[in-house]
Amino acid sequence: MSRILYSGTKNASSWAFRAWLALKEQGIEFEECVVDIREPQRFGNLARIAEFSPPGAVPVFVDGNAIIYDSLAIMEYANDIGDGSLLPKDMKLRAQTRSLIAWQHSGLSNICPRLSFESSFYPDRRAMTSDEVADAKRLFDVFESALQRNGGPFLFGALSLADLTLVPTLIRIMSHRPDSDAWPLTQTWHSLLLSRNTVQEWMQEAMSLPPVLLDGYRG
Ligand SMILES: N[C@@H](CCC(=O)N[C@@H](CS)C(=O)NCC(=O)O)C(=O)O
Repeated sequence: MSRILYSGTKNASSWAFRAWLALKEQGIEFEECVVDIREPQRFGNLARIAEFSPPGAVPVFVDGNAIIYDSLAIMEYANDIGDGSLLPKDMKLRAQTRSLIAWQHSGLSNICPRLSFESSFYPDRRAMTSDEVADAKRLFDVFESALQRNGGPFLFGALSLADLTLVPTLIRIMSHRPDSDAWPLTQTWHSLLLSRNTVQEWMQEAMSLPPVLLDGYRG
């Protein structure tokens, strides 16, 4: 059976990271084809993706004759063809998990575009602005109360797609060294996620790459 994930440059593609994580966490075997999404080669490379996947973006997962695009669809598919453990069985908990995933998928907050995933790997990261600090606090409050309510160690008890989809966001925020002492459960959850073999594997490769410098980072 041929399964291929068209992924992206590891220190630039947070969406590919999410899909890749869900597939790996479900133990699904696949060939990985890393698409270089750095400019200027980005445009030609994504045009080739558009020849078989309408959005012309990564990630795309090809499973035999099925083309599955968009990280969220790939994450859900990974859960479907895996053991299904990445979404809670309880319907209310499942819906709450999906709410958080949907929130991340539809933007989450202004913090993601301002603190790009690429910037997590810059050797000299700037301080967070007061708006970014306020956004991070709002998110930490959400994480802390989910961890408290559901008893941890992950947001909804067992590891779920919600934890995985938030990994790149946590990396963006935490790499900018916010004061997170008031959210101890969130700190522990962050460390737990970062210590997973899957996350380590992606991050080690991401950290070995030359930083992808984007305009506007320093305002
Ligand atoms: N909603 C999509 C977003 C994918 C996305 O924006 N991917 C970036 C790389 S991380 C890309 O390929 N962008 C090219 C484009 O959108 O033209 C998903 O979740 O997969």
